[in-house]
Amino acid sequence: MIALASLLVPVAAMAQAADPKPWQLNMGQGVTESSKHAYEAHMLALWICVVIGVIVFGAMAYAMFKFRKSKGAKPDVDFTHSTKLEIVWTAVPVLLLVAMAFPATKKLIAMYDTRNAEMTIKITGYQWLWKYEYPGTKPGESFGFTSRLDRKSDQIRQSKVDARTAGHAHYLLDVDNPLVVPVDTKIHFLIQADDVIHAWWVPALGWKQDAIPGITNEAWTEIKTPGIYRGQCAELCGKDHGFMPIVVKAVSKAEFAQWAAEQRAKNAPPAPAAPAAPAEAPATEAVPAAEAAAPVTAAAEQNAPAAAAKSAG
Ligand SMILES: [Cu+2]
Repeated sequence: MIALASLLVPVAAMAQAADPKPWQLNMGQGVTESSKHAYEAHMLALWICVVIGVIVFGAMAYAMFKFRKSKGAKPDVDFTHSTKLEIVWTAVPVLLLVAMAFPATKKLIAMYDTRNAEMTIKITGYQWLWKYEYPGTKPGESFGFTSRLDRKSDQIRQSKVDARTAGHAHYLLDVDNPLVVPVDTKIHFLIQADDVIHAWWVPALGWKQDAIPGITNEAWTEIKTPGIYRGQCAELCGKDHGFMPIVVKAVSKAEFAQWAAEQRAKNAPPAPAAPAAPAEAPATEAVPAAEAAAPVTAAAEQNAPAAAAKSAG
């Protein structure tokens, strides 16, 4: 019993942290409703298992000790079966499974309910990086970027240095551009892959979703606590499968709006060029050197075969 208690204390103490700790025994509670649901379902099943284990092993220990041969116990050689006992040990597990299935189904339905999301993010897996796109409703609102293993982790992994002594707190769990999201916002994710199957997994969010070429999977999250949450590709996707981590940075809504505005400005298309000269204009027409750029030349070239065909016909 003391051993059991000593096991449970660190479990309770460490369940709060989003990042796993060395020697952590239990799963984390995460930072979303879905992760809380997963944790509750897990704890319910765990405690049912503990009670069953204590009863079964307790009964065995008691029987072995109480009815031992040295105390003159005689085996019952006539006993074959007990209908009453069989009914009990069939009915009890059925009732337990039904009792567990009801809350679990409710949680699963909630986990897949992507309705009423406030924003959408498109995630695409590549060998071996992630692409994040924030689609907008108006032109110029959309933006996106790629997110790959940070340079320092990459240098350490390519060197002969022991990573444990290289002084990287998040070795192989850091990226150049994290996925930035606002807290207290229901975010709808569209997840797919460009080449092979990957899986997008951040344990603190409470789910894992396959990223499959040609199929768009859905998921959602609503992070309550600002912070940095780390994950990894969870589908063996090739030789660098272990080197495409995920970093989610959850910030306040105001901070997110500011960050998104900066990203939009960065992604904005260049200012529209001066109207190009009409394609049918004779090539001899004086076109300022700066305007006689690639697009005009390309258009002229495209028109050339058509013009040739016309003159031939
Ligand atoms: Cu992958």
